[in-house]
Amino acid sequence: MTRRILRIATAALLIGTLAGCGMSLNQGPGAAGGQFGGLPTAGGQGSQAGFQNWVQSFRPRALAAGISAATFDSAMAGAHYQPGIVALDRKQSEFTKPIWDYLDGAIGPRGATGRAKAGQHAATLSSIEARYGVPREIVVAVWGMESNFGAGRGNTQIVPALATLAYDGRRGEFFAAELVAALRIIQSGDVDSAHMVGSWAGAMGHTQFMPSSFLSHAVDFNGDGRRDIWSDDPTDALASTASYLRQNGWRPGQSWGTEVILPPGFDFNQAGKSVQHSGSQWAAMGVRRAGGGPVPSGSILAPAGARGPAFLITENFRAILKYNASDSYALAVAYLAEAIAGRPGIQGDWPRGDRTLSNSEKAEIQRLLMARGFDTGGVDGKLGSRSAEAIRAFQRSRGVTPDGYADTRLLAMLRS
Ligand SMILES: [Ca+2]
Repeated sequence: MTRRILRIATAALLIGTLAGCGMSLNQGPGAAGGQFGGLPTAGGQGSQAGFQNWVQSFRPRALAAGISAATFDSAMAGAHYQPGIVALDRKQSEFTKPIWDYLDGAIGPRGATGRAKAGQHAATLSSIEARYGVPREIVVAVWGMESNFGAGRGNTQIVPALATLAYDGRRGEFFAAELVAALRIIQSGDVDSAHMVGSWAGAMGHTQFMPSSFLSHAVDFNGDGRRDIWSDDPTDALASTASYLRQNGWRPGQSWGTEVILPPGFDFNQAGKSVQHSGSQWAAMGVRRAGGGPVPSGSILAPAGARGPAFLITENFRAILKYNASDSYALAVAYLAEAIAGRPGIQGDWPRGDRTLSNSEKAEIQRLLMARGFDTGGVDGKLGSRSAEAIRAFQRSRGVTPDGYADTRLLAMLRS
């Protein structure tokens, strides 16, 4: 949940891997903007002695950023290097789940739990809706996705974890900035360092805020004088989530979007987040709302290409993407919310028979596209929006449906 997550050139399905290893997707690389870029990192060769040296070299920079010596020294006292966290940060999975498996796992029984939680916290959620204009089912769905409604908030000490990742992670600058943000939170008195716990990569509390997001968006909604996203009471965390979404473009009274039925022969050049039309324009193109009713304005999302379901996404879907820049994640929030509200799930069929491409096959697709002059923005095995655009351009050049979807057929076409 950083406000900078759009910088992640993440594959839509990367979340499937990360969710499986307890890491929220809300960590973007390079977000520190170079402020702490002068510090050497250990590059995976860290040691306790190297860590302590790093802490001492980092101290003047933290103090220059407004952290008091007392706050720094007390929060860092006893902090030690944690090679296990570095190992988690470097873990790469060769396969990611297909979106249908990811959605099945993400939504599943959480719909019923979410309904119960929405009932249990009905009064709080009504106040949050009134204040921020974000529907309760969306707020509860984010809660369910991020910590399984508070059950999985994480108990890793955040300061030593962030210091370890700043010293020896793949994205040292990003974590150095988050470490300063964490120290700023401690200095503000919202929490002390012993109680600042969360997931190993720095996401904290019921809705897994990174420290920088906490500073920008957390609110003291229950009025006890502290912004507390860590305790059993989720009130502040839920309100902070609504605050985050509202500040990132949530429009009260609008939906996230809807599933749509595309007409036969639909022009897939019109699909993708870069193309937006009004509801009446979509209707004129033959796009219908699944289940009937007016089509909203927005963009068409077809995560599994022409053979899978399609969605019309609005500005509010984009606000969820600011929470986590994965289409799969945002669809999971949307449909968990639908389940919590008692509305139908996805009606179209996914191409469940498709074999999952490995990350090296995805990298090969990117390499072959680049070799043919279609710019994927790099070769990292993660098919994000840039790669999807390159795939569309390649498909157009071959006269096949330009749905931007990578499957074994696309790979075969590129290899030939
Ligand atoms: Ca509070």
